[in-house]
Amino acid sequence: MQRVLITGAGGGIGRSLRETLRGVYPVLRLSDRVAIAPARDGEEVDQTDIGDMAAVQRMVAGVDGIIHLGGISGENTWENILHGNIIGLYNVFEAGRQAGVKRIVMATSNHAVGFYRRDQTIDHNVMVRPDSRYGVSKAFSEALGSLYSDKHGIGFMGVRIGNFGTHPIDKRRLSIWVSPRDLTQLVRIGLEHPDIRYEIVYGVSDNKRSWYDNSNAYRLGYKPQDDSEPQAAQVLSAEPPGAHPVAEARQGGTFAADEYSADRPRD
Ligand code: 15L
Repeated sequence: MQRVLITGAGGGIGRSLRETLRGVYPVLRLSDRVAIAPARDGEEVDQTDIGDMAAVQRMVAGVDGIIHLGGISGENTWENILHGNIIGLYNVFEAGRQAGVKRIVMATSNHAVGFYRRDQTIDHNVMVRPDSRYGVSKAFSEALGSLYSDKHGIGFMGVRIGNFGTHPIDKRRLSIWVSPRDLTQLVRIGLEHPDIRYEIVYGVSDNKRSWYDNSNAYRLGYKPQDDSEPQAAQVLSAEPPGAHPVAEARQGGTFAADEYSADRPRD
């Protein structure tokens, strides 16, 4: 990997990866829809709306690998999801194919499978079970990655990110937290592992309360260094009572409960 592009580089994960990947590859190209901090040594800075194909073609020119964080990062209107996470996503993959990109590491999400119950342990082979329009768009990204891997030979790793941050912020996040250094390790596996063709992994630390069987990540060499458990007592003592029963029962939490109108739950 000579030149690696990070889309959505101005967001929380993008800003963190900008630091943790600094100097790892000869050039990091950092792109966002909005203006971001100016380029330093070994960096190129770009401003692109991924809904604009001609701009995306310029954004990916000369790039070997893409870490795609761009688009909408939570539940939103269908129009915004369509623009950023369906049309924009397609533009990145198709322009990447045209430009000869070898690898795409995709920030998919726990919300692609967020309607699984919290008493279930799920692995990378479960059917998608999105909890929101946003989750559907992440399932779409995994399907698009499969197509571009099978048909065009692009190596794809979809990282179903849990909740990224320096520490877990509530009870649900104790099960899905990922630390900056653990996510950096996973992203590097996605870009650098010699055998990746199509892989789905969970972007979570080694959390004692995890809902995931992340054996596929471990098979690829992932050795997470962090666990939310030492923070559990403090997090639980600050947890407000009275969450929606659907939010409490489902892995996606409020993403599953918002707009919920089923008269009985699906198992
Ligand atoms: C996500 O996919 C979002 O991008 C992030 O903002 C959080 O909401 C996270 O999931 C989560 O589930 O906590």
